[in-house]
Amino acid sequence: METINGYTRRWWKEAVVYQIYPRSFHDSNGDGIGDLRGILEKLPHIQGLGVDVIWLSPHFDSPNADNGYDIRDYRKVMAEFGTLQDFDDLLAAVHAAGMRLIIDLVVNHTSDEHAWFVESRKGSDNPYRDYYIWRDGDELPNNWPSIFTGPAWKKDGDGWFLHLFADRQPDLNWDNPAVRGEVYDLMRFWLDKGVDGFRMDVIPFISKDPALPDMSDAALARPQDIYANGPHVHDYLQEMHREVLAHYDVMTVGEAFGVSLAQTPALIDERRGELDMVFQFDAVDIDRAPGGQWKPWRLQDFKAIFTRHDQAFDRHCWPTVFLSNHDNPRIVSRYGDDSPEFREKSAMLFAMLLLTMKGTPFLYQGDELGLTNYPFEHIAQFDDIWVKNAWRALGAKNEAAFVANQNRVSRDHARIPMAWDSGVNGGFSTGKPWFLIHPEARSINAETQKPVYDFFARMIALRHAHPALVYGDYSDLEPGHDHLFVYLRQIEGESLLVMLNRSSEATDGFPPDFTTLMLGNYDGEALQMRPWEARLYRFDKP
Ligand code: TEU
Ligand code: CA
Repeated sequence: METINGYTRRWWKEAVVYQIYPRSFHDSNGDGIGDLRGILEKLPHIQGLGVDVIWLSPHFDSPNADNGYDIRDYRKVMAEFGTLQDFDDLLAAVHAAGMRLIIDLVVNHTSDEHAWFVESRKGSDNPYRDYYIWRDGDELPNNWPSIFTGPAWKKDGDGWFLHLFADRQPDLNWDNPAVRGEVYDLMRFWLDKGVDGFRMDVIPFISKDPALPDMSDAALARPQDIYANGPHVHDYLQEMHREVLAHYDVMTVGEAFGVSLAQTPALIDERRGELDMVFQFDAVDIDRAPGGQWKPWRLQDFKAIFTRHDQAFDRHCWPTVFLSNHDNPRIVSRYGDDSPEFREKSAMLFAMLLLTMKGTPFLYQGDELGLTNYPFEHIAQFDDIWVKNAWRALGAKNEAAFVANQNRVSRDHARIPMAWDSGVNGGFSTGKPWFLIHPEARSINAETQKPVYDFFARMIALRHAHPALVYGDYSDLEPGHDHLFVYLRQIEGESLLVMLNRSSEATDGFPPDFTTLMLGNYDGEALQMRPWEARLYRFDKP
């Protein structure tokens, strides 16, 4: 196989991915809920960016206890989103536009309304009992917590079932070969339709220690580190690869929640036949203290994450780069500056970072418009089940402090509907939207944000045109600097330099001689790096 700079060339290494949260993307029929036809109508917006792959968050039949991450029927489309025919039409249109489509594989757990669970809970002699993880007794089987707060067990009839997320998301028993067979079948169902791969929800959680040992107090602060390290994760992923994935030209990206950097190569080393890539959480964990509290962070620590990643992976592993998704706040509000003065500049700066960093970049809907966090004021405004559980667990006390923290960390910021134009509901829906519309939707939307959108499109085109940005070596030139993030991407025959000023102050810093500016977010060059300035240079003589 062809290699570049020691890496095997693969289409998904060269791709830029755009994530859609269908519920909040575009509503085509006025019922207030985004849908598949809505995505089809907005395909030119996505195609215009030049992205290669669309990742669709769950589109399956679901009672929406966790907005589709609780699946009732893996072979049906959520009624509000449309029909299987709409899916086929969307897939065909995505392919016709020269893009690929990956879907969300949520198989650590199902909905409690999935037919398997409906059967399973009927009693210990039901043939589906062992599709889930049940324990008998009067007491909780162990001290495991749900990621969404509270115990990870729920009493049902004469047993307890395990749910690492909401109690309406029972965990499948992957130790049962029948369960694994069902998962492989449903994967083939979608692959045979032509989907181009999967994003795999909390995939490292699929294997549980059958002894179900209690966690130590230290482990309880980060239960994901235990859940992600069951005894058979690698066996099951290798089996999935052998049985299913190896037979298709597809990409996979696992959500590696709870997986340390040191553990990551075991999941993605291309010689092992497991996953192509994973989402490693270090960069989005940078502002999180235990318990989901926001904490301040320093640029030095942020930069160190990218260097550590680069050093942890050899030529057989391929990283991802992401700062946003449906579980995270908006990039400009979190890492940038969402004030009117610097919102656009900082959105562009992060576009340059994401698209010049080593690893496949994943963008989230609205990043290309520099969308900002929602200014929540009351607990009643939130939709996320996690927020509601956490609030209840706190005894529903001290709302102001709780909401202030959620304004920093909530997943709901990303789930506010997209803003398309300055019309009613920001052009998202002609009906009553299922969720809040951003107060600035009339001013910050796809019509008014052309400069940000165009900057993303230019950066994506540059990434496609310059192998150094994909396969090139990475080195951080200013790891200790408070404000500047300056790095090289180098490959035989080409050296590129990225200079980012992550601050609202002008900062000394000028590129070396014999460089040519390829793109910046200000007009021309100045002797200083201006607030939130981003520049990409090429060395004239590499
Ligand atoms: O996320 C796993 C998960 O627990 C994240 O919500 C994580 O805790 C968070 O990003 C930390 O900041 C996946 C899905 O992405 C999420 O939407 C689902 O709610 C969850 O699994 C359950 O399916
Ligand atoms: Ca709709």
